[in-house]
Amino acid sequence: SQPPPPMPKVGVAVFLLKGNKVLLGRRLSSVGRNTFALPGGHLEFGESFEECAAREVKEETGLEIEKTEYLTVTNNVFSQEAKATHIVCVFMRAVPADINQQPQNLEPEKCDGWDWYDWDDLPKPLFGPLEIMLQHGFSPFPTT
Ligand code: 8DG
Ligand code: MG
Ligand code: MG
Repeated sequence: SQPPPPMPKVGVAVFLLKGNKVLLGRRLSSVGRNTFALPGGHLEFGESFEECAAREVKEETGLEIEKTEYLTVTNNVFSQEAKATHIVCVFMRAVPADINQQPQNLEPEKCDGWDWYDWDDLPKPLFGPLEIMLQHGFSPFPTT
């Protein structure tokens, strides 16, 4: 019998906001290697977007989050990768529960380390899906 065809997966990525800064880390995973991306990961069976956001941020950075809100969704086909990947990515925003808690690099095989970056002075290169959103003028900050 043949192997099952590849399927799209659901990703959840989190704009963790602190003042006008966002938390980014340089990816070491194969998809988007060496680009700066948000914390996040794959939705598990039965999870809400908020639960997935909190779990992935905790697993990857040790940070607890609150005020978690849905922002938008994008369809991301990574056809150039060695293993073609298709992720429907749900973008959330949140704030750290404790603004004094420092992010830890808890998955050093997947990320070079986390840091806060000024929204007006983001590091390059950004992860493809993020770069495209910014080119379209997307902002994760609440409008007051
Ligand atoms: P897991 O095993 O912990 O569930 O997954 P992960 O290893 O943490 O997954 P990930 O690659 O960090 O995130 C899942 C997918 O979400 C990723 O392959 C593509 C999509 N995605 C985007 N934009 C972003 C982003 O800015 N950050 C993250 N982490 N994922 C993103 O489209
Ligand atoms: Mg993860
Ligand atoms: Mg991840």
